[in-house]
This record gives sequence, C-alpha cells and structure tokens, in this order.
Amino acid sequence: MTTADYTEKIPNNGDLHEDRRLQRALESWQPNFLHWWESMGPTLPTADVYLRTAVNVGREGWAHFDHVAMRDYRWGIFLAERNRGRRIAFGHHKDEPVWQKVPGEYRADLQRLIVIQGDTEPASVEQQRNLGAVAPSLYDLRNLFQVNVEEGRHLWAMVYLLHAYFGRDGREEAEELLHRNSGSAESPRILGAFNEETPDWLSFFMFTYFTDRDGKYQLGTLKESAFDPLSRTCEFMLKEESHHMFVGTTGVDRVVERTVQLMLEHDTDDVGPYGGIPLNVIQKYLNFHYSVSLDLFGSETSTNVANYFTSGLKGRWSEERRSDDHRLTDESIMVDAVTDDGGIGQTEVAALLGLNTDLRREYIGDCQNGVNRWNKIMESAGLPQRLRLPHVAFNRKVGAFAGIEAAPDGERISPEEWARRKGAWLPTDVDKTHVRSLMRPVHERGKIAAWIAPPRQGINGKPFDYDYVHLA
Ligand code: BYC
Repeated sequence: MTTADYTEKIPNNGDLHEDRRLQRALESWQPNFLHWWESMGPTLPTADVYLRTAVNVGREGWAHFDHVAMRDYRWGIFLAERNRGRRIAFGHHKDEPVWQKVPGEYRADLQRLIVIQGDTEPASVEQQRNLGAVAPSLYDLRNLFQVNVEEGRHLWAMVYLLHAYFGRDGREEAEELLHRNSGSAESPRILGAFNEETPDWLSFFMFTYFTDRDGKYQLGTLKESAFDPLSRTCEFMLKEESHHMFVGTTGVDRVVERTVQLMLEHDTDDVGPYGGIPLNVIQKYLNFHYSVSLDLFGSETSTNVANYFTSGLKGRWSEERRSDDHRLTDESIMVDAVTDDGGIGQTEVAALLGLNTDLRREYIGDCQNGVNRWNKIMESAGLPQRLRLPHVAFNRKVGAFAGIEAAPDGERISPEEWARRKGAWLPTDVDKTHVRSLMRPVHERGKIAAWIAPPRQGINGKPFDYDYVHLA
C-alpha cells in the first residue's frame, strides 16, 4: 500500500495517477466540491484547527494530527488493503471470487446504494454548519470540525466509486450530491433524518450517537459487499466513523453529568433556571433522534433488501461470524408489525425480507449500551431517574408503524391522544428555546459552557486546555 502523497491534487493510496481519465474527472469535480464546502460547510471562520488527517490506511497512517487551515484541508481517497483471495460470503454468488468491476445486471442497484450512502455525508455537514458559532469549548469545536472534514472525505469516497465505476451516470450523480441540500424544499436530501435540523449541541451529540451509528451499521453491511472496491472503501470509513460516535457518547455523558451535578446542588429536577438541561428534556431529544434514526433502516419487510442480499450487494452485520448457510432461502424471521387485531406485535416473514429488521435489531442492542452508560451516571449519584430507549413503534415515519401512533412504552394510541401527549415525549418549542438559550459560544482556551461537564481527556494525549482551534 502506498502512502498518500499530499503534494498531489487528490491525495490517495490507490494508483489514481495511473488512470488519467479518472484523475481528470475527479479533478474537475474538485472545484465544485470546494465551492460547496465554502457555501454550505462550517460557517465559523478559523485560522487553523488541530485535526487528524488520514495519510494511509495502516494503523499509524490514519492517526496523523496537526494544526491545519480548514481552507487548505486535503480530502484524500483511501481504500483498505486488497485481500486478493477474498470471496463472496453470502447470497446467490456465495464462494465465488469478489468483483473488481460492476456486473451489468447489478449496476443500477449498486449505484443507488452508493448514491444514498454518499448523500448522507454532505447532508450532515450542512446540518451542522452553524454549530461552531455556539461551541461550548475549543475541544468541542475541534471535534465538530473533525467530524465535518471526515464526512467531507466520505463524500469523496463515494464520488470516487461513482466516477471510477459508473461512467457518465456516475458523474451526473456526483454532481447531484452537491446540488441536493439538507432541508431544501425543492431538492432535499434523500433520507428523512438528513433533512432535520441540528440547531444546538444537544442535537449534535444525539445525532452523532444515534444517526452516525446507523452509518456504522449500514457501512458494516456494505463492507460485506461482493463489489470489492465498495467493501474496501467502507472498511476504511468505519475506522473514522468510530470517532464520531465517541463524540456522541461522551457528549451525552457530559451533558448528563452536568445535569446531575445541578440536580444534587439545587435539590431539584428542574435545573433549567440554573443553566442546565433537565433530564426530561434530554429524554425527549433522545426519543426524537432515536426514532428518526430507526427510520433510516427502511421498512421492516423489504424486497429491496432481499434482492441486495441475494445478489451479494449488501450483507448482514458480522456476516462471516454468523453460523447459518448465508443464503437464507429457507429461513424465516419474526419482524415488528401491526398485528391483525390492530395491536403492536410481531409477524413471521421469510428471513430475506426481514433483513432490515435484522440490522435494526443489531443497532438497537448497540444503542442500549449508551443508555446504560448514561444511567450509571445517575445511579452513581444516588438518583432514581433513568433514561430509556422508546419502543420501536414510537414516532415512526417509515415502515410498519408509519400509519399508526404509539406511546414510548409501545402502547398503541389514537391520533387525538398522540396530538395531546406528544409534547411530553418529543421536544416542544419551549424545550428547544431553552436549549438554544444555553448555546452561547465559549471560545476561550480551557473554558467550558455551564450546561456541560468538561471531558475526562483531551484529544491525542493533549490536555483539555490545549489550543485546539485558532479562530480567524
Ligand atoms: N427516508 O424497501 P424499503 C450515514 C425509501 S447513515 C426516505 O423499505 P430499503 C451517516 C427507499 O429508498 C447510513 N426514504 O427500504 C450518518 C425505497 O425507495 P424506492 C446511510 C426512505 O431500500 C451520519 C422505499 O422507501 N447509508 O452513513 O430496503 C452522518 C422503500 O424502502 C427511507 C445507507 O442508508 C427514509 N428513511 O432500505 C453521516 C446505506 N427509508 O427504492 C453519514 C444505503 C426507505 O422505492 N441505503 N426509504 O424508490 C440502503 O441500504 C437502503 O436504501 C435503505 C432503505 C436502508 C436506506
């Protein structure tokens, strides 16, 4: 594997210079990307930021830290090392060698999966663009920008695949990825959660905990793909993704920690007047971000996903560690459903049709770990309150429960009751106004906003009061 040469226009660890046509195509997309970054990326002007930049995919290569001027940031293209003996692990083509080119019959489906994945990356940068101006500390500001530049790089990763393997259609899709915008009325981003606002840092932490975690699971399934360049690309993206979820997990930790301190200090649940975020508001934000992220897995039963699996385009989470036949043609699975009597329950379907549910269940188990961790903070402080994941049917807009209303405990309720009670379960305007009122910038070294506890450690062994960002 070559180490990326940062004197090249497009740093990469492949052999981009050997394919002049591809190199030229990407070089002509690059100014459009930079224009998009200028107009839709982070709004806070900075001189430089302490960032991690990938220079290679090996253990050392992607942990290169330095102060970098954001406008000079270089987005590279990285694929995990090729395993020459790799074979397809599942589906109809199981045990055949993986593909280095796109088979004609799967071209449209593969392109669609790559476009959907690619669309989420710039969307999240757009959603987060104004957060720098209200960052609670320089440490958090640096983490925000790290997440943003890596999402930019993940867009590059998908655009590389579109340009390299999908011809003119791929190049047109790559342009479209810069034209759709999060929340736009005329040309919104493809998936629902990526058109929601991320107007405050509690939303940002919930987004990086719940929505980036969908990214982890979807990339995990694409890493299994029989299309080897997609697999190798996703494998490397997953390494970067773990930092994003770290930002979410520890971000919510620190909000809960500060809230708990204020609750004990003032002997009240209502920490709003003392500059904190009450636990019930944290729960409402959790309910919202969790439920919109559940929608990102598609319908409980899906012929799309059955076809993706059978064709070898998209596997299951930890495909190779599963002990079944990896074809699933004779198996069945229980999926969440509205039952014949109108209740919320489960129904049995062919395993292939239920693969979105299978992945969503892996994800839900992982989400629960964070909730347990946050609850330990309350437990250690001797408080009886606990956070909870709402029921899978709560606040869903996609799939089996899109047409019904359910309470967080999974009880089916009427639309009238939902309208009456939803303010107790999802953030209200009053909650959002309170959270936003706390979002005042703390851009001084070593200082932190009053609604969040400082982190236990800094980045890359640096202290919390390190000069992570120099503002312009
Ligand atoms: N919103 O058969 P169905 C990340 C559409 S996040 C709007 O149930 P399928 C990241 C669907 O497209 C990971 N539309 O679903 C995180 C289909 O349309 P068509 C992103 C939706 O196809 C944070 C129809 O409804 N990557 O990386 O089995 C920051 C019926 O769909 C939604 C991927 O998602 C929705 N929520 O599964 C940065 C991986 N859900 O075909 C980055 C690639 C469904 O009838 N995508 N629809 O026109 C996929 O694997 C699948 O397309 C989906 C949907 C899982 C999204």
